[in-house]
Parts: sequence; structure tokens; C-alpha cells
Amino acid sequence: MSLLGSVVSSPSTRLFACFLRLGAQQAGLLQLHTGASHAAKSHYEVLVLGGGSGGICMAARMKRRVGAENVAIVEPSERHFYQPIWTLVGAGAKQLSSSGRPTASVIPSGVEWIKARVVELNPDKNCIHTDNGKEIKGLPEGFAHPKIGSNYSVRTVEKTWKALQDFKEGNAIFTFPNTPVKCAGAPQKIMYLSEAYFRKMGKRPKANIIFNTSLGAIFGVKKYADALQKIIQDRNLTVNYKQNLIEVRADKQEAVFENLDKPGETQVISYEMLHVTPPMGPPDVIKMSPVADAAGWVDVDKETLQHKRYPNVFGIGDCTNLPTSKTAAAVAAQSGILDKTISRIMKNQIPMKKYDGYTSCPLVTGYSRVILAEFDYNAQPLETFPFDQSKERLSMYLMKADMMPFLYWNMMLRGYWGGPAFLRKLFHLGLS
Ligand code: UQ1
Repeated sequence: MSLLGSVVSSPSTRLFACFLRLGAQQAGLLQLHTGASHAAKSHYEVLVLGGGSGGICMAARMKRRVGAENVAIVEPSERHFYQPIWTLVGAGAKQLSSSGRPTASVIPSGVEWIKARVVELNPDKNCIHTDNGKEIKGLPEGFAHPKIGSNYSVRTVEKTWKALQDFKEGNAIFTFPNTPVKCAGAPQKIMYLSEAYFRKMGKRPKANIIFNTSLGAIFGVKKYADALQKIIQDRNLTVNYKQNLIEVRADKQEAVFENLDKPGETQVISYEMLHVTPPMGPPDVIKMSPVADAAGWVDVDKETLQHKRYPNVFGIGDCTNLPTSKTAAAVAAQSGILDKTISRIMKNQIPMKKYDGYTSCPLVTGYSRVILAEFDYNAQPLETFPFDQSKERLSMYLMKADMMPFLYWNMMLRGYWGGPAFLRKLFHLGLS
């Protein structure tokens, strides 16, 4: 994953905002100090670490609050990706090229882009330094072989589509790791899409479709889990729980799973196609810093998003320990709350707005079908539309495939989309 970068700040720096991303890239380490060549200044009123969804939309919002010249954003990547669409790229329904834009084009104008990676966080001194996990045996080198793909990386998402097209007969295996992941629905969405593709191509009778998940349930919200279970039955999909991918023997087309209920007990399954959801975790720079909780995530208050120990540090998105699902929809809702929190703190007031854990997962169940899961911290449905969203719908597919990318690039990244709460209230006027 990529992360932060840095600049040092002085006591005059009021905020040290922390908006890191969760991902799979490795951080290389090298030191750069204050005001080095990367940065025009060495102090900023608001320093945004990480140019993912959270970082970019908060930079846009902070620019409106304190002026562009007082905001800087640290992000090493040249390109910004709209990752939610990779589910459809992996299934051949969208082009990869449609998912990325130059990072320069999404940084709010006037905000300084420090193109570097953060290697050290020192919130006690309001200062950061820039530079420029656990792995599955056999990966990532196994991705060099055909028949393996992963919708979780720009480098491997098109391999999913290739493996789907090349599929002849045998096992198509989809995995879910033993760690928190971005968008917990994505590992199974590609399974439903693959099933639909095999059916379309007449290969379905020759495909044995298997979802091997580390979890003990198909989805964390009962309403949607029930709907998914029915789809799994109707489409004759096999789901094995508590199965964790520990090794890929790409040359032999074999995947090795450990039974999490019986540590040490393993099973080898051969595959014709394998979709891997890699283990994920916080980047080392956060894990080793004082802003982390015991598990390594940025330790923030779950309602205000303010850091629990450093009042001028805030978190949004994948890097935080917010006990909700890590999605762009969650980031959108968090950005609206965090904007309000920071505004009140800048005026020495107590934060008022509370984040309810809203997150959304458009569960793509076919090339024109989506179950739109939306829920809160209590795993209770929090649905926007006045109809039963646990039903598969074409309208929700069109929203996922075509409306959301537009809303993301044009509204959310510019700091004008704080989630659909207002729509929910409008649609449920006088009800809940
Ligand atoms: C959303 O706000 C969002 O963030 C931009 C997504 O990420 C791509 C989503 O997938 C969804 C469903 C929402 C929620 C928005 C509506 C209109 C229900």
C-alpha cells in the first residue's frame, strides 16, 4: 500500500491529519527530513497523509476551511484508482483504463502535493518523515502464471478476466483471507460474476465453483446473508468456511488451505482458475508509530474520528480502527462527519456530529444484478431507497457500474459527497 509522506511541523501546526490507505504495496524506506526538496514549505496547518479516497476528499474539504496554501497532501503514487470498479474489470464488464486518473488531476488545485512516502510518524512533535506482513507462500510470484488473478490490485485485476476467459473445466476457487479486507463483499462478487460468465459461455456444467473463506459466515448482516445464501443454493455454489489460503503452487495449479478450526490441518485443492483476496493490514509506518492501536490501526474515536490520544490527529478510511467495513461509501460518510469534527475543533468547540458506522457494499450478483447492502456499526440495515434492497436489481447494478464512478470523481473527491444520509431521510420522510 502506499502511504504518507512528510514534512515537519512546528507548534504552529494546528492539525496533523492522518488519512492513510490500506493496500498491498510494500513501503520502501529512506529518510527525508523537513522541507526537503519534495515540499515547498516545511509547515502546514493541515497535513494530509495519503491520497486515497479519504485523503483527497478531506484535502478538498480542508482547502475550503483553511485555504489551499495551508494544506499539503503526501502521496507517492502517480495514479489514483477508483477501486470499486475492479470487480467489474475482473469480470470483463469494464476496462481497467477507466478506473485510473493521474494523481495530479485529483489533488485540489492550490493544495501542495508532496510526492513521497511517509516513513515515520511523530505526533508528539507534530512531525513526520518521508522517503521517497504476512504473505501467502508462493505469492506474489505465482501471479506470473496464468489462471490466477486478483481484483485487489491494478497489476492483477486483468489476470482475473484472462483466467475467466481461458477457463475450460475444473475448479474455480475464490478465497477470503484471515485478515480485515477492503470491501468484504468483493471476494464473493467475482464468484457470482464468474458463474454468470460460465453460464453465458456454456461452460457452467464443467465448472465446480468454490468459495473458501476464513470467516464463519457469508456476510455480517443477516438480511443480506440470507439473500446471498439463497443465491448460493440456487446457483449450486460451494462455500467452505474457516478455510484460509496459505500456499499457492502456481506451477502445479494447486492451492493449499488451512482449517482455522483445526490448526495444522491442511487441504490441497487443484484449480483451473483461482481468484485470490490477499491478506491485508495497516502499513508498517502506522503500525510502528504512536498513533496506532495494539493491532496497528490508527486509534480514533468511532463517533468523531478524532485520535484518542493526539487531539490534532484524525483518521479516515482504511487505516483506521473504525469497526465498520472498509469501503468508499464508508469513507464518503466519514468525510462529512470529519469535516464537521475538525471545524468544531478549530474553533475550540466539542465535536457534535457522530458517525454511525454507515457503510455500503453493492453486492454484484451478476452482469446486471446488484443487492445493495447498506448498514451501520450494529450490522443493522440502513437502506437509502424505499424498497427492499436485499433483492437483486438492475437499477442498483446501473448505480454501481455507471452512477457511482461519476459521483466519486466529480463529487466525492472534490469534497461534495458525504454519503447518502440526506437521501435516506428524504425517501423515508415521516418514517424511520
Ligand atoms: C456511496 O456513497 C459510495 O461512495 C461514493 C459508493 O462507493 C463507490 C457506493 O458504492 C455506494 C453504494 C454509496 C452510497 C450511495 C447511494 C446513493 C446509495
